[in-house]
This record gives sequence, structure tokens and C-alpha cells, in this order.
Amino acid sequence: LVLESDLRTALERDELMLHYQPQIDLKSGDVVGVEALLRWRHPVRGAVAPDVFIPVAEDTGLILSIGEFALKSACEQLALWISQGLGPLRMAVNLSARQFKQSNLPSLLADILAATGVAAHLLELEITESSAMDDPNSAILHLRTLREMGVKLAIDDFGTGYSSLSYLKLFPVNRLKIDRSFVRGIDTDSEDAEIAAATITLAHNLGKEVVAEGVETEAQCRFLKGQQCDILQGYFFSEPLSAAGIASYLAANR
Ligand code: G
Ligand code: G
Ligand code: MN
Ligand code: NA
Repeated sequence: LVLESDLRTALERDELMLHYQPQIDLKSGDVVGVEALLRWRHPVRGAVAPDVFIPVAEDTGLILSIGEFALKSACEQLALWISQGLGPLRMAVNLSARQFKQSNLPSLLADILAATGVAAHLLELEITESSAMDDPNSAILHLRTLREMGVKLAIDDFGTGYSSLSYLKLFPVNRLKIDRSFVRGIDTDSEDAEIAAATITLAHNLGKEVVAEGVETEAQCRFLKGQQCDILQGYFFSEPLSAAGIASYLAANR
């Protein structure tokens, strides 16, 4: 596969980078954090979407070095923003299933936090619902270890996997991220609205916050506000931006 060999060299050649999407606190309207999202600028193909290259990276094991690059770059960038007075700000980073299961993840994280000086509670790790439910009992143990380090934890793409509600209670995570496939229809489709409302109530009853992703319209914002959702993320506020773009966005929205 052409993509695979190209992906091997992409890291060395500096073709991978992060973009960042703002997360807005619904009550205060403040930008409280960003989610780091990988971007690959291929020398010939141009921009390759993560939906295309992340699965290749997963299958080949390249995701471990790519994921390490993402964690390290995200923390370095956060430290820089904080030193420039752009904090307080939290950084959310996506973890692939393989990264999440890797036994040296806690020591890797500890090294990155120490090297960058980022406080653990400012880093949030997003684990997809399907990777948590793949082996829920060991997921609970991994999540507990990470939680004890002081990092924040979120279940990503919530509602798309086969989550057992009894496990959800046992996952020591701070947040649920409602998948954008449910957010899309909340103001037009009564089933999407019911699912989103029930997810928010459930999360709150379990002591967790809720992030709605893929928020694109004012009507969706209004619905989520009515349901006491905590944090919003989506094109309505901003698409994922370069680091420089985030600095301008923060300057304009604070
Ligand atoms: O904007 P978007 O096209 O960036 O992202 C598409 C998918 O790729 C999302 O499901 C997102 O979680 C995933 N993704 C983006 N960046 C990363 C990353 O750094 N690590 C992992 N594992 N997945 C990522
Ligand atoms: O799966 P995960 O939540 O990590 O991935 C986030 C993905 O959602 C990225 O591909 C990002 O570019 C995309 N995204 C972010 N905001 C919006 C939005 O408002 N609408 C849509 N359709 N996609 C979005
Ligand atoms: Mn995510
Ligand atoms: Na998601």
C-alpha cells in the first residue's frame, strides 16, 4: 500500500501536524479548551483526511509513534499558549485503541507532562466508546491508572458503539462526548433529540459532564442549552484551526 510507506516517512519529514478545535462552555460562553486533531499534508496527494490514514496507522502499528507525536506536540503547544498568557485552557487529545492498551502509556504521559511542564488536569484523553467497550474490564483498570495521574478522561463518539449502561457507571471518566450523528438532528428529528436529552441526563446523574460535538447551528445550541449540556464544539463556533488560528480566535473571543 502506497499510503503505508508514505505514512512511515511522514513523521520524519514533518508532514503531520495538529489542528485545534475550540470547546465552549455553554454557561459562561468562554473557550475552555481545544481538541487536537491530526492533519497530514502529503507531498503529492495534498491533505489526507485522518479518517483515511488513522485506520492505516492502526493496522500497521504506526499509530503508536504517530500518537506519541500527537500527545507531545499537543502538550508543547499548550505550554506555549499558557506561557503567552492565553490560558487557562485545556487540551483534549484522541487516543487510538492501541495506544490506550499500550502498557507504557502512563510512563509516556508522565514523561511528556514533566518535559513540557503541563499540569496533568489540563490534559484530557479521549477514548472512543468502542475501544473502551472492546474489553471493558481492562479498560476500567487503564482508565483508573490514568485518572490517578490526574489527567482528565472523556468517552468519545458516545452513542455509536454498543455501550452497556452498567459499564458506563464503572468507567472513571469525567466527560461523555455525544457523537455528532445525534447532534445533527436534535432540532429536527425527535429520536435524535430524545437520545441527546437522555444521554445528558444520564451523564449528569453519573456525575459526568457532557460535550456535544458537531454543533453547526444556533437551533442546536438552543436545544443543548435547554438540556443543560456543558460544553459545545463544532463549526458553529469554529472549524479546527492551526495553532496561530487559535491564538487569533482566543484574542477575538475573550
Ligand atoms: O476532523 P477530523 O477529520 O479531524 O477527524 C477524523 C477522525 O480522526 C476523528 O474520529 C478523530 O477522532 C480522529 N483523529 C484525529 N486526530 C487524531 C489523533 O491524534 N489520534 C487518533 N487516534 N485519532 C485522531
Ligand atoms: O471523532 P472525533 O470527535 O474525534 O472527531 C472530530 C471530527 O469531527 C473531526 O473530523 C472534525 O473535523 C469533525 N467536526 C468538528 N466539528 C464539526 C461540525 O460542526 N460538523 C461536522 N460535520 N464535523 C465536525
Ligand atoms: Mn475526538
Ligand atoms: Na467523535
